[in-house]
Amino acid sequence: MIYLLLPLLYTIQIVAQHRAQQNIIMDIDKLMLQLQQLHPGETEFHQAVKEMLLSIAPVYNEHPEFEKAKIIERLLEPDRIVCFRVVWETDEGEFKINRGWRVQYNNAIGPYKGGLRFHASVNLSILKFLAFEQIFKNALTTLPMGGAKGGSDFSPVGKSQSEIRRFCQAFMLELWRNLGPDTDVPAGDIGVGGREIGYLYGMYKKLTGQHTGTFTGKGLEYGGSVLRPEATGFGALYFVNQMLQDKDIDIAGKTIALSGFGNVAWGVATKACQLGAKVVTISGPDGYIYDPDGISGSKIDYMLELRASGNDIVAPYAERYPKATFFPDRKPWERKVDIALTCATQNELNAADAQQLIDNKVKLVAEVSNMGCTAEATEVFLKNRILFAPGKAVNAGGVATSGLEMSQNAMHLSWPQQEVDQRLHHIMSTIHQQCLQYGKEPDGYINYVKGANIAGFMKVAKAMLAQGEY
Ligand code: 2IT
Repeated sequence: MIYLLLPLLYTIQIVAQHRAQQNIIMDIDKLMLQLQQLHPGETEFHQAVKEMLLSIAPVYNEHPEFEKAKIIERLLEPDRIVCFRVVWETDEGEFKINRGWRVQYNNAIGPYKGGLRFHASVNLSILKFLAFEQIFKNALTTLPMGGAKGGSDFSPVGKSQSEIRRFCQAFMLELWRNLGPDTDVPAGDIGVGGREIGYLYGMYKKLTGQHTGTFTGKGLEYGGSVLRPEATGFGALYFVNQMLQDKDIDIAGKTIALSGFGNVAWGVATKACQLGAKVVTISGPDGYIYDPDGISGSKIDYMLELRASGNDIVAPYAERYPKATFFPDRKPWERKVDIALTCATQNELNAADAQQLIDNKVKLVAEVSNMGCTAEATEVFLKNRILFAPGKAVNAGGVATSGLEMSQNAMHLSWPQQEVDQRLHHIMSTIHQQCLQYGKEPDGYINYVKGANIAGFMKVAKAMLAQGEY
């Protein structure tokens, strides 16, 4: 009798197991509590993780194998963080002490990859959020790159060229042993441009005796890729253009408000002009410039001059171009424009700004800076069904072109501009496709936040699972 019952009992057990698996419900509150205990007070990091959890929960709940392997719990903790002291000397001979960090967050799909940020505001919360976002952004690019970020609380504002060089060399004296072309490949971010990469890479080369592709954003003369400086802005405009085309909207003639006046704003403004749009604002920590005639041609060159001055202010633009107005301590989001693009830093657009843009009938908002919008602002855009896309999709062209620089270095050759641009175009299209695939809501609205988060997460989670417990 018992033998007859065995298959039945076995079937019941399988069904029960299956039911249990189907009923996994990601406990976001519990995970967030755990995160807060592990990383207390790190608000930017908490914000980035929560956005991701909210997006992926429905998909995660359908994958018991992720839950069993504790993929989420693993992702709450970076693989490792290197923290070090940087001592350097001013032109007057005074010693200064700063802190340096490298957050090597996850290398499931490739070597650690991500920029270095030098800014007075840098702390571990900011670097962890940036490294966390980088994991999924890099996954979206289709290239084999893991996620990392690093930097220092060193402020380049008002520093001489020699001071910056000495700082970069001192920074590298500590960090070099953690890097390598197949281990960890840094690049630039806020406060780290071509000049700083040159000094950092030069010191790295001296210490290791190796000329390998361990940095990206290098000068064209020593292994850099064409288009890398422009790539973040160009890629962002390719992406924005696809979002518009998907809705049969022509970008030509549209007005654009952008923030910032650095490398990213430069690339965005240049490509926006090429596509026939009109950029009417730039901004700095001191306020914003409104130029009704549009910021193009030599005005874009002047913007770069302002950045290179090292003063971190935009006010002089209005003295140079009297038709433009400087609005001190205000943000560009108060202007009536068709398109708004954050190009400066995290959380630079809040819920009130979002509402103002919507009241002014904005057509599209995209983060070109990493996490440019607060969680509340993002929510306002999504609720109002505004065309809105997150930084990890929109600005991925920067790191994607870094990936192309790594490929060229590995092959010991350099591609012409057309080849790099074509590849960048293709990568941005692929990212857009992934967003459409995973981000479509039942009412037809494309939720790019959800789409980018799910697509990036699925790739990383599968890679982690495939490589076993580690
Ligand atoms: O946020 C970013 O993606 C970057 N700062 C670029 C990183 C890179 O490795 O090119």
